[in-house]
Amino acid sequence: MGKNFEAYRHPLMLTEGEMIARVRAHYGFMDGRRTVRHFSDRAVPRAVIEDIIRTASTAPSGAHKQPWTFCAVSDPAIKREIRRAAEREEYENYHGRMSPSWLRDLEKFDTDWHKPFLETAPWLIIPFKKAYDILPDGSHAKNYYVNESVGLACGFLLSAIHNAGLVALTHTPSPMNFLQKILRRPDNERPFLLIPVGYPADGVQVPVLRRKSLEEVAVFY
Ligand code: IYR
Repeated sequence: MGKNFEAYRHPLMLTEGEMIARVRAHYGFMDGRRTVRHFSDRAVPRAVIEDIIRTASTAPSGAHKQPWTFCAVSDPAIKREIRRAAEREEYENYHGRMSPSWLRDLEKFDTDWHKPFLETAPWLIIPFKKAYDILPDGSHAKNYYVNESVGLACGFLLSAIHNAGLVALTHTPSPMNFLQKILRRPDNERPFLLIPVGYPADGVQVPVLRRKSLEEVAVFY
């Protein structure tokens, strides 16, 4: 190994029995995650959001470039501006830009162009992907597998949110360049998702969904 390597030990040392129990418990915990569209306005400490973002940023990335910026918004004026802009785009989506079959696929989720959660949730996390880095001298350095990397980081983010006892919505307003303008992000950053985070609203309901069985999602060779 080259001199840029160091010894690594996994933080866990498990017996096979412990492993079997642990993966089952973790599966059960993750299976209890649901996307929620109705949030309480109860505050969540900034320190919690900071550690959730730190966790997301531990995700693997192409050439370890970590090609992401996570914007976390709690300022009510900025949330209001984001809601207005998102609703403007989503109105067009629900009134002509989405195909009839897409609208039919969404019926069971009871979504429409109104996005009150963008103001109710105490935090909006907006992951941006960086197609390239801008170096201190102003030159550009390419990033690799940017969508894969940022997708992985968002998976880590959602899992950290669930681990905190909080809920999230992976919202996809489209197009969403308005986020780049409102948050004044540099030209190398593009918004990836818009994720409200907080406590669920009292008495919240979620659609009745069935997850695919192992047999439907896995093939063993
Ligand atoms: N972006 C719209 C529509 C939407 C699309 C999918 I795919 C969903 O799973 C849910 C909604 C919106 O956020 O309302």
